[in-house]
Amino acid sequence: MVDRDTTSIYEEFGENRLPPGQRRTERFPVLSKSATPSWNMDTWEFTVTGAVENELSYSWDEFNALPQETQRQDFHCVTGWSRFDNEFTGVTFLSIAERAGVLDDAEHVLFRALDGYTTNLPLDECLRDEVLFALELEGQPLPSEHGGPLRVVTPQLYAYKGAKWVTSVEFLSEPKRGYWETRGYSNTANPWEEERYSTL
Ligand SMILES: Nc1nc2c(c(=O)[nH]1)N[C@H]1C(S)=C(S)[C@@H](COP(=O)(O)O)O[C@H]1N2
Ligand SMILES: [Mo]
Repeated sequence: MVDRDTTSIYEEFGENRLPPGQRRTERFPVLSKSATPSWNMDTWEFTVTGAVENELSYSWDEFNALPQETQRQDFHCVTGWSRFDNEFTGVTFLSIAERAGVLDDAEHVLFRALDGYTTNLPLDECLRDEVLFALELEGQPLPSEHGGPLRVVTPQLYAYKGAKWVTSVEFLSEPKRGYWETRGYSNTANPWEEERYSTL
């Protein structure tokens, strides 16, 4: 059962569900900067730090006990493929932000992952309903190559804005660039504007 269908969010940005320069695929390619990291259920920890009232820390069991929803989402990779109608189940970014109590001077977010990957977003982009910490794909535990046990999904942006194997969220008053954002990819990453590469 899908709680929220987000596949019409493109109407806010462009005319077509398939962003310009993308081709649709039924496969789900894997794009990782390095090997799939291993993780241990007993020591896995998810932390929320920085400009918040309450810094948070969740064990694997605690994170799984948070309220979850299932969303139907499209997925757009900056290398040119899009996969429609993925069903991700997880915890909304918004609900984590509410639990942490984001302070007024927080305007940016940095995500960190088990493979050393980082990615940054403006806070208002993260607070959209469709930004999820996803635990499941199609009702099954998220496959490890796709970011299991936990990844971020950002269907309104190219998928490099969604950290696979995510374990930490830091709220910041000043922006910090992530892995691809310091290597020539766009800081803003809107697929309907074809924001693929950094112009600065
Ligand atoms: N931790 C981590 N997250 C990551 C990446 C990565 O290398 N490490 N690659 C990014 C890129 S470039 C893309 S397109 C998507 C790919 O997700 P997929 O492998 O599930 O298709 O994950 C993003 N998140
Ligand atoms: Mo990518």
